[in-house]
Amino acid sequence: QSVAVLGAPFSGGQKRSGVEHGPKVIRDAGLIERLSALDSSIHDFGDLTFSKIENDETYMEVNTPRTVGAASKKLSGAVSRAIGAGHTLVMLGGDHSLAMGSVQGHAQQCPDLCVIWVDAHADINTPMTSPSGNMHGQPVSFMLKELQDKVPDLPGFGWMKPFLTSRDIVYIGLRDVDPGEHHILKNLGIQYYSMRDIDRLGIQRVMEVTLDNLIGRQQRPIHLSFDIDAFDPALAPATGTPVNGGLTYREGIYITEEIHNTGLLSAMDLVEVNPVLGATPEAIEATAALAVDVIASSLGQTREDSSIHDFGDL
Ligand code: DIR
Ligand code: MN
Ligand code: MN
Ligand code: MN
Repeated sequence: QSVAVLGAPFSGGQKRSGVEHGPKVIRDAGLIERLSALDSSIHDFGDLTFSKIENDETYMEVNTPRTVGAASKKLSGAVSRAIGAGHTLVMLGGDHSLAMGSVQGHAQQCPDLCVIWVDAHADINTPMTSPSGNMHGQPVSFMLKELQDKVPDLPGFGWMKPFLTSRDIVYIGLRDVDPGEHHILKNLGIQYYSMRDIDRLGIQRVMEVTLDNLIGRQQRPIHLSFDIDAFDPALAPATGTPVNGGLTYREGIYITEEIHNTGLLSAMDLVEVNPVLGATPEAIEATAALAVDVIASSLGQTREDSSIHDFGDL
Protein backbone atom coordinates (compact mmCIF):
# COMPACT_ATOMS: atom_id res chain seq x y z
CA GLN A 1 0.00 0.00 0.00
CA SER A 2 1.30 3.46 -0.82
CA VAL A 3 -0.39 6.63 0.32
CA ALA A 4 -0.46 10.00 -1.46
CA VAL A 5 -1.17 13.12 0.59
CA LEU A 6 -2.48 16.11 -1.34
CA GLY A 7 -3.35 19.50 0.16
CA ALA A 8 -6.13 21.63 -1.27
CA PRO A 9 -5.95 25.05 0.40
CA PHE A 10 -9.27 26.34 -0.86
CA SER A 11 -12.07 28.27 0.85
CA GLY A 12 -14.25 29.50 -2.04
CA GLY A 13 -17.11 27.10 -1.30
CA GLN A 14 -18.16 29.07 1.77
CA LYS A 15 -17.75 32.53 3.26
CA ARG A 16 -15.50 32.13 6.31
CA SER A 17 -11.84 32.59 5.48
CA GLY A 18 -9.22 30.43 7.17
CA VAL A 19 -10.26 26.98 5.97
CA GLU A 20 -7.61 27.32 3.24
CA HIS A 21 -5.05 26.88 6.06
CA GLY A 22 -6.39 23.41 6.87
CA PRO A 23 -3.63 21.50 5.04
CA LYS A 24 -0.90 23.41 6.87
CA VAL A 25 -2.26 22.88 10.39
CA ILE A 26 -2.99 19.21 9.73
CA ARG A 27 0.57 18.71 8.48
CA ASP A 28 1.93 20.74 11.44
CA ALA A 29 0.06 18.38 13.78
CA GLY A 30 2.36 15.60 12.56
CA LEU A 31 0.38 13.89 9.82
CA ILE A 32 3.26 12.71 7.67
CA GLU A 33 5.25 11.39 10.65
CA ARG A 34 2.21 9.52 11.95
CA LEU A 35 1.48 7.95 8.58
CA SER A 36 5.12 7.04 8.10
CA ALA A 37 4.92 5.02 11.31
CA LEU A 38 2.30 2.83 9.65
CA ASP A 39 3.42 0.17 7.23
CA SER A 40 2.97 2.17 4.09
CA SER A 41 5.10 4.37 1.92
CA ILE A 42 4.01 8.00 2.08
CA HIS A 43 4.24 10.41 -0.82
CA ASP A 44 3.52 14.00 0.14
CA PHE A 45 2.40 15.67 -3.07
CA GLY A 46 2.33 19.09 -1.37
CA ASP A 47 -0.46 21.60 -1.89
CA LEU A 48 -2.25 22.53 -5.08
CA THR A 49 -2.35 26.21 -5.96
CA PHE A 50 -5.65 27.76 -6.93
CA SER A 51 -5.89 30.96 -8.90
CA LYS A 52 -8.50 33.56 -8.17
CA ILE A 53 -11.05 34.16 -10.88
CA GLU A 54 -12.02 37.80 -11.33
CA ASN A 55 -15.62 38.92 -11.73
CA ASP A 56 -16.96 35.60 -10.52
CA GLU A 57 -20.51 36.81 -10.16
CA THR A 58 -23.22 34.94 -8.35
CA TYR A 59 -25.14 32.72 -10.76
CA MET A 60 -28.63 31.52 -9.83
CA GLU A 61 -27.84 32.55 -6.25
CA VAL A 62 -24.74 30.30 -6.14
CA ASN A 63 -21.67 32.12 -4.81
CA THR A 64 -18.39 32.08 -6.81
CA PRO A 65 -19.30 29.16 -9.11
CA ARG A 66 -16.37 29.68 -11.53
CA THR A 67 -13.82 29.73 -8.70
CA VAL A 68 -15.27 26.59 -7.13
CA GLY A 69 -15.60 24.82 -10.48
CA ALA A 70 -12.00 25.58 -11.48
CA ALA A 71 -10.64 24.44 -8.10
CA SER A 72 -12.50 21.15 -8.19
CA LYS A 73 -11.50 20.56 -11.80
CA LYS A 74 -7.85 20.98 -10.88
CA LEU A 75 -8.22 18.73 -7.84
CA SER A 76 -10.03 16.10 -9.89
CA GLY A 77 -7.11 15.81 -12.30
CA ALA A 78 -4.56 15.51 -9.50
CA VAL A 79 -6.64 12.91 -7.64
CA SER A 80 -7.20 10.89 -10.79
CA ARG A 81 -3.46 10.83 -11.55
CA ALA A 82 -2.52 9.82 -7.98
CA ILE A 83 -5.04 6.99 -7.89
CA GLY A 84 -4.10 5.94 -11.41
CA ALA A 85 -0.50 5.69 -10.19
CA GLY A 86 -1.63 3.20 -7.56
CA HIS A 87 -1.77 5.36 -4.45
CA THR A 88 -4.42 5.50 -1.77
CA LEU A 89 -5.23 9.20 -1.77
CA VAL A 90 -5.63 11.51 1.23
CA MET A 91 -7.00 14.97 0.34
CA LEU A 92 -6.59 17.70 2.95
CA GLY A 93 -9.11 20.54 2.62
CA GLY A 94 -10.12 23.17 2.37
CA ASP A 95 -13.89 23.36 2.34
CA HIS A 96 -16.19 20.51 1.38
CA SER A 97 -17.02 21.82 -2.11
CA LEU A 98 -13.67 20.20 -3.01
CA ALA A 99 -15.30 16.78 -2.75
CA MET A 100 -16.79 17.38 -6.19
CA GLY A 101 -13.24 17.28 -7.51
CA SER A 102 -11.88 14.51 -5.35
CA VAL A 103 -14.77 12.09 -5.76
CA GLN A 104 -15.03 12.82 -9.48
CA GLY A 105 -11.29 12.29 -9.96
CA HIS A 106 -11.48 9.08 -7.98
CA ALA A 107 -14.45 7.91 -10.04
CA GLN A 108 -12.49 8.49 -13.25
CA GLN A 109 -10.18 5.67 -12.15
CA CYS A 110 -12.75 3.64 -10.20
CA PRO A 111 -16.20 4.02 -11.81
CA ASP A 112 -17.74 1.51 -9.39
CA LEU A 113 -16.72 3.36 -6.22
CA CYS A 114 -19.04 4.03 -3.29
CA VAL A 115 -19.01 6.98 -0.90
CA ILE A 116 -19.25 7.20 2.89
CA TRP A 117 -20.01 10.82 3.83
CA VAL A 118 -19.35 11.59 7.50
CA ASP A 119 -20.74 15.03 8.31
CA ALA A 120 -23.17 17.00 10.48
CA HIS A 121 -24.63 18.19 7.16
CA ALA A 122 -25.91 16.36 4.08
CA ASP A 123 -24.26 18.78 1.58
CA ILE A 124 -26.94 17.81 -0.94
CA ASN A 125 -28.63 21.17 -1.54
CA THR A 126 -29.16 22.06 -5.18
CA PRO A 127 -28.62 25.66 -6.28
CA MET A 128 -32.41 26.01 -5.94
CA THR A 129 -32.78 24.59 -2.43
CA SER A 130 -29.59 26.11 -0.95
CA PRO A 131 -30.41 28.58 1.82
CA SER A 132 -26.88 30.03 1.78
CA GLY A 133 -25.70 29.90 -1.83
CA ASN A 134 -22.50 28.27 -0.53
CA MET A 135 -21.23 25.41 -2.66
CA HIS A 136 -19.80 23.45 0.28
CA GLY A 137 -23.45 22.69 1.12
CA GLN A 138 -24.11 21.36 -2.41
CA PRO A 139 -21.40 18.98 -3.68
CA VAL A 140 -23.44 15.78 -3.49
CA SER A 141 -26.24 17.19 -5.66
CA PHE A 142 -23.72 17.76 -8.46
CA MET A 143 -22.55 14.15 -8.30
CA LEU A 144 -25.91 12.36 -8.36
CA LYS A 145 -27.36 11.17 -11.64
CA GLU A 146 -30.87 11.26 -10.18
CA LEU A 147 -30.55 15.02 -9.59
CA GLN A 148 -29.27 15.79 -13.08
CA ASP A 149 -32.35 17.79 -14.12
CA LYS A 150 -32.54 19.56 -10.73
CA VAL A 151 -29.03 21.01 -11.01
CA PRO A 152 -28.56 23.76 -13.61
CA ASP A 153 -25.44 24.09 -15.75
CA LEU A 154 -23.26 26.49 -13.79
CA PRO A 155 -20.35 28.42 -15.26
CA GLY A 156 -17.16 26.56 -14.28
CA PHE A 157 -18.79 23.13 -14.29
CA GLY A 158 -18.73 22.12 -17.92
CA TRP A 159 -16.17 19.43 -17.06
CA MET A 160 -18.39 17.69 -14.55
CA LYS A 161 -21.22 15.28 -15.35
CA PRO A 162 -23.08 13.38 -12.60
CA PHE A 163 -21.52 9.97 -12.06
CA LEU A 164 -22.95 8.55 -8.82
CA THR A 165 -26.31 6.95 -8.06
CA SER A 166 -28.21 7.42 -4.83
CA ARG A 167 -27.48 3.81 -3.84
CA ASP A 168 -23.74 4.48 -3.93
CA ILE A 169 -23.63 6.84 -0.93
CA VAL A 170 -24.32 6.50 2.80
CA TYR A 171 -24.27 9.36 5.30
CA ILE A 172 -23.20 9.12 8.93
CA GLY A 173 -23.49 11.81 11.63
CA LEU A 174 -26.23 14.05 10.22
CA ARG A 175 -27.92 16.51 12.58
CA ASP A 176 -28.40 19.72 10.59
CA VAL A 177 -30.30 18.96 7.40
CA ASP A 178 -32.11 21.71 5.45
CA PRO A 179 -35.77 21.14 4.44
CA GLY A 180 -34.94 20.79 0.74
CA GLU A 181 -32.15 18.35 1.58
CA HIS A 182 -34.46 16.22 3.71
CA HIS A 183 -36.92 16.11 0.83
CA ILE A 184 -34.18 14.91 -1.54
CA LEU A 185 -32.88 12.27 0.90
CA LYS A 186 -36.39 10.85 1.39
CA ASN A 187 -37.39 11.15 -2.25
CA LEU A 188 -34.33 9.28 -3.52
CA GLY A 189 -34.29 6.81 -0.62
CA ILE A 190 -30.72 7.70 0.26
CA GLN A 191 -29.33 5.78 3.23
CA TYR A 192 -28.37 7.94 6.15
CA TYR A 193 -27.56 7.41 9.80
CA SER A 194 -28.19 10.59 11.75
CA MET A 195 -26.91 11.25 15.26
CA ARG A 196 -30.32 10.07 16.44
CA ASP A 197 -29.81 6.79 14.59
CA ILE A 198 -26.40 6.42 16.24
CA ASP A 199 -28.08 7.01 19.62
CA ARG A 200 -30.65 4.31 18.85
CA LEU A 201 -28.55 1.68 17.12
CA GLY A 202 -25.02 2.30 18.36
CA ILE A 203 -22.07 2.96 16.09
CA GLN A 204 -21.26 -0.75 15.74
CA ARG A 205 -24.64 -1.51 14.15
CA VAL A 206 -24.51 1.65 12.03
CA MET A 207 -21.21 0.58 10.50
CA GLU A 208 -22.40 -2.98 9.98
CA VAL A 209 -25.45 -1.79 8.04
CA THR A 210 -23.51 0.91 6.17
CA LEU A 211 -20.90 -1.53 4.91
CA ASP A 212 -23.47 -4.20 4.17
CA ASN A 213 -25.42 -1.70 2.04
CA LEU A 214 -22.39 -0.52 0.11
CA ILE A 215 -20.13 -3.55 -0.22
CA GLY A 216 -22.22 -6.48 1.03
CA ARG A 217 -22.92 -7.77 -2.48
CA GLN A 218 -19.83 -6.69 -4.35
CA GLN A 219 -16.42 -5.53 -3.27
CA ARG A 220 -15.73 -2.04 -4.56
CA PRO A 221 -13.47 0.91 -3.77
CA ILE A 222 -14.56 3.21 -0.94
CA HIS A 223 -14.29 6.99 -0.95
CA LEU A 224 -14.49 8.38 2.59
CA SER A 225 -15.44 12.05 2.69
CA PHE A 226 -14.93 13.17 6.29
CA ASP A 227 -16.07 16.64 7.39
CA ILE A 228 -14.46 17.43 10.75
CA ASP A 229 -17.76 19.05 11.86
CA ALA A 230 -19.20 15.54 12.17
CA PHE A 231 -17.47 15.52 15.56
CA ASP A 232 -18.92 17.30 18.53
CA PRO A 233 -17.78 20.94 18.67
CA ALA A 234 -16.18 20.19 22.05
CA LEU A 235 -13.69 17.98 20.15
CA ALA A 236 -13.49 19.91 16.86
CA PRO A 237 -14.14 23.58 17.66
CA ALA A 238 -12.05 25.04 14.81
CA THR A 239 -14.56 24.61 11.98
CA GLY A 240 -16.93 26.87 10.08
CA THR A 241 -20.34 25.43 10.88
CA PRO A 242 -20.20 23.58 14.23
CA VAL A 243 -23.39 21.82 15.39
CA ASN A 244 -23.95 20.53 18.90
CA GLY A 245 -24.46 16.86 19.60
CA GLY A 246 -21.84 15.37 17.30
CA LEU A 247 -19.75 12.22 17.18
CA THR A 248 -17.67 11.26 20.17
CA TYR A 249 -13.99 10.57 19.67
CA ARG A 250 -14.63 6.84 19.99
CA GLU A 251 -17.50 6.84 17.50
CA GLY A 252 -15.43 8.73 14.94
CA ILE A 253 -12.45 6.44 15.33
CA TYR A 254 -14.63 3.33 15.21
CA ILE A 255 -16.04 4.49 11.86
CA THR A 256 -12.57 4.82 10.39
CA GLU A 257 -11.29 1.54 11.89
CA GLU A 258 -14.19 -0.34 10.32
CA ILE A 259 -13.53 1.32 6.96
CA HIS A 260 -9.86 0.39 7.16
CA ASN A 261 -10.76 -3.18 8.05
CA THR A 262 -12.67 -3.59 4.78
CA GLY A 263 -9.37 -3.25 2.93
CA LEU A 264 -11.27 -1.22 0.32
CA LEU A 265 -10.47 2.38 1.24
CA SER A 266 -9.19 3.96 -1.96
CA ALA A 267 -9.39 7.71 -1.24
CA MET A 268 -10.43 10.04 1.55
CA ASP A 269 -11.10 13.71 2.16
CA LEU A 270 -10.53 15.46 5.49
CA VAL A 271 -12.18 18.86 5.20
CA GLU A 272 -13.42 21.96 7.02
CA VAL A 273 -10.61 22.38 9.57
CA ASN A 274 -10.47 26.18 9.96
CA PRO A 275 -7.69 27.32 12.32
CA VAL A 276 -8.81 30.95 12.20
CA LEU A 277 -12.01 29.96 14.01
CA GLY A 278 -10.31 28.29 16.98
CA ALA A 279 -10.76 30.50 20.06
CA THR A 280 -7.37 29.49 21.49
CA PRO A 281 -4.20 27.81 20.20
CA GLU A 282 -5.30 24.72 22.14
CA ALA A 283 -8.63 24.63 20.30
CA ILE A 284 -6.83 24.79 16.96
CA GLU A 285 -4.30 22.12 17.92
CA ALA A 286 -7.02 19.80 19.25
CA THR A 287 -8.98 20.04 16.01
CA ALA A 288 -5.89 19.42 13.88
CA ALA A 289 -4.74 16.51 16.07
CA LEU A 290 -8.19 14.97 15.74
CA ALA A 291 -7.94 15.25 11.95
CA VAL A 292 -4.61 13.41 12.09
CA ASP A 293 -6.13 10.67 14.25
CA VAL A 294 -9.00 10.21 11.77
CA ILE A 295 -6.62 9.90 8.83
CA ALA A 296 -4.18 7.59 10.64
CA SER A 297 -7.00 5.35 11.82
CA SER A 298 -8.47 5.19 8.30
CA LEU A 299 -5.07 4.00 7.09
CA GLY A 300 -4.57 1.30 9.66
CA GLN A 301 -3.54 2.75 12.98
CA THR A 302 -5.30 0.67 15.62
CA ARG A 303 -6.14 1.07 19.29
CA GLU A 304 -5.05 -2.48 19.97
CA ASP A 305 -1.53 -2.61 18.67
CA SER A 306 0.59 0.51 18.35
CA SER A 307 3.55 -1.60 17.28
CA ILE A 308 4.75 -1.66 13.72
CA HIS A 309 7.25 -4.43 14.44
CA ASP A 310 6.77 -8.09 13.67
CA PHE A 311 7.72 -10.21 16.67
CA GLY A 312 7.12 -13.45 14.83
CA ASP A 313 5.92 -16.42 16.89
CA LEU A 314 6.14 -15.58 20.55
C1 DIR B 1 -26.07 24.50 4.96
C2 DIR B 1 -24.77 24.35 5.73
N1 DIR B 1 -26.75 23.23 4.83
C3 DIR B 1 -25.81 25.08 3.57
N2 DIR B 1 -23.93 23.38 5.14
C4 DIR B 1 -22.70 23.05 5.60
O1 DIR B 1 -25.22 26.15 3.51
O2 DIR B 1 -26.18 24.47 2.58
N3 DIR B 1 -22.03 22.08 5.10
N4 DIR B 1 -22.16 23.70 6.58
O3 DIR B 1 -20.88 21.56 5.57
MN1 MN C 1 -19.56 18.96 4.69
MN1 MN D 1 -20.54 19.84 7.66
MN1 MN E 1 -3.63 -2.62 7.79
